Amino acid sequence: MRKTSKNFREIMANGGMARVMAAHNPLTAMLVEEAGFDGLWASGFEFSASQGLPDVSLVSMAEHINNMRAMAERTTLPIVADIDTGYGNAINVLHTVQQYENAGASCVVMEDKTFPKVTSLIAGGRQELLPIEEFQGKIEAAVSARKDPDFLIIARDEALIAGLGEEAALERAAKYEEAGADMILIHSKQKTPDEIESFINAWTGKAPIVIVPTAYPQMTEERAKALKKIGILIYGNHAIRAAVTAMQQIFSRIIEDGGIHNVNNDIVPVSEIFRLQKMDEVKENERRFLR
Ligand code: SPV
Ligand code: MG
Repeated sequence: MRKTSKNFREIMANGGMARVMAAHNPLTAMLVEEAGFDGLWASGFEFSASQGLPDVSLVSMAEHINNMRAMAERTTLPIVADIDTGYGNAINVLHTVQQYENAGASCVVMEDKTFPKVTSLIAGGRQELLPIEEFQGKIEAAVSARKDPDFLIIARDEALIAGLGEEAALERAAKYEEAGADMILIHSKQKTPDEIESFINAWTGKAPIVIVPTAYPQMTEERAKALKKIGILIYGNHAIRAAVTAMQQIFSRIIEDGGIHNVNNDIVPVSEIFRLQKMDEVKENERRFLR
């Protein structure tokens, strides 16, 4: 049975912080679950990268949702779906949230940027934000579209990414909570946790905070928990970066070595892939059903 956002709500109710790892395909999602994370991040950045594309609103909702549905079919973890800007205005958001909930998401993260968006962590990125009232309408649309009252609507505040400063970020967060957001994702591309820590210490709202500490990796789980307001910590792109690291290293060694003889013991055996593919079930079913 698929776990839902109830798991996140329980973790938070007990004063805990859910740890959510990015995934970009079903096999990755299975490895996230086996490793022991609390949820899956259906990341737009990872999915775009897995298609060899930049994260600038190029992949369609249908492509992203089909991939997320395939991940949902192979795992039971609750899924935090990255819906970028919601694929349009508040009217589009009504449809988007229904689609993602039907496809197995437990939460959506929607950001307050204009469409088409530009990926947040790029240096010198063109970061344009929607007027606050317009994004409030999109949040209200998201809230009204969900069927399960436990489904979490996470509003993503990009004011720090856009260089507007803490006061603007706090104002937006408060307005998004007022519009019905269950949680606030505050993003930062500063190389140290100071900017985020200062925002979180100044946050007086009730909505728990979500962070994605990619740019400021010194933000350990212990340090994040000490702030007492973070409900979900998302590891935003460590699945695709781990995969790229491994493939680059192994591929270049095969070219240098002129064969696979040296790398063979440094990668998982084929039997490990069979295990993940559940070939034992296939064999069992052959015994039962093939005549
Ligand atoms: C993603 O993983 O798609 C995110 C996080 O939205 S970031 O790429 O840091 O904007
Ligand atoms: Mg994204």
